[in-house]
Amino acid sequence: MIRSLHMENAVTIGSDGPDAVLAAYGWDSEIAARFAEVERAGSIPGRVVAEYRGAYDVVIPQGEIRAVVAGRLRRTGSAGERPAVGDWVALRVSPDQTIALIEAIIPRRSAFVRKAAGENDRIQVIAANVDTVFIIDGLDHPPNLRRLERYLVVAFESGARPVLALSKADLCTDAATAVETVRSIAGTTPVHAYSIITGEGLDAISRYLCPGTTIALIGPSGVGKSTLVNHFVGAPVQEVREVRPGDYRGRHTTTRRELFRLPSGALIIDTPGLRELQIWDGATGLEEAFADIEELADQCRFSDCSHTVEPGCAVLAAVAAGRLTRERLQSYHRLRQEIAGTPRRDGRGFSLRGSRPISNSRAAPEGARPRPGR
Ligand SMILES: Nc1nc2c(ncn2[C@@H]2O[C@H](COP(=O)(O)OP(=O)(O)OP(=O)(O)O)[C@@H](O)[C@H]2O)c(=O)[nH]1
Ligand SMILES: [Mg+2]
Ligand SMILES: [Zn+2]
Repeated sequence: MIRSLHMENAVTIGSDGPDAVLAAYGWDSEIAARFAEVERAGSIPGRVVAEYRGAYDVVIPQGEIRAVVAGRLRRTGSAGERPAVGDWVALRVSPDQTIALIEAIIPRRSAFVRKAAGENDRIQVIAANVDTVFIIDGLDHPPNLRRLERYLVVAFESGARPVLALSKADLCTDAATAVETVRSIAGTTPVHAYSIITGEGLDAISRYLCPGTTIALIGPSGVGKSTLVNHFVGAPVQEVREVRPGDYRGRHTTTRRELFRLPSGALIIDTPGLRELQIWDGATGLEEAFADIEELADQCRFSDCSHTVEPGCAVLAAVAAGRLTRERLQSYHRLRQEIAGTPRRDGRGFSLRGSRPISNSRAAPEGARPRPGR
């Protein structure tokens, strides 16, 4: 059955028309062109807004409908080819509206993916068609730079633009210093501290919430992702729970990925807190997240320098001179090794994400590109 959209979606089909519904969820001419490529007679476009075990809620021009994956897609597709929240899909709805089948996924613009926890060699798409990834961490404990570096690699690899958002500034005696510490590993990625309690920093965060833009909130449990969703929706649409006393860990309150439309017209995806973020694929993400090291590497004497023992290594020289921390270089080596051990296994020709939209492309500066033959 087609349900009418929630109140907070603030789109009324009667007055705005069906096209306005998809537009309110980010539909644009590029997605329309991609839909035309996968469209079959009688199929309609929609956006996945919630994922359940084996079923999805999809926003279509007439409202919202519970859908399942068509047998053909289920049989042939790898996990990366199953729908994820944020996906645009082609659906077929039975005339009595009791059955809705997802027949195809419209090729993604971006996808935040990880290696599925506890399972061998399985990809998990956490959010699709994301413009901006908010990597959230709490200032109720000292920032974990190594974890943030890992998140940045995956965020860059996704094709979306990362933003580091540090919650709970009210619980930190010196938020400014914490922000500076995080900036030391952030490169050109913006870093913001904010507090839901005092309201500080929320203006800077809300500047990202442009109409039609999709933002995904990613981070460990208990950092305040759902709290931020509720704040911007202006209603308690998501359950939130206190962190455990003592170790600041969350209680894994959010259990499914879900997309909400904000009064500002932005789309926000809340996700369950991650216990671990294992990299699925990350060579490009590594280059972007460690652009400082890549840039130094261009000055190394040997073009295939491993930055471990070689004479004339500009990276090791920067460590010796105190311009690069040993911890950051170790982190780079560790992540690079991990990525080398996880070659892309999605060899089915399905594009996990298509080419990046022009507005999102952050071509590395000339000097940051590895020399040919590296
Ligand atoms: N002091 C303070 N507490 C906050 C802030 N933001 C969130 N919290 C609290 O942090 C706790 C966890 O918040 P949630 O929004 O449930 O965290 P989450 O990231 O959604 O956690 P999971 O759903 O488990 O992944 C709650 O008690 C919130 O009230 C903040 O800016 N300052
Ligand atoms: Mg939550
Ligand atoms: Zn070197």
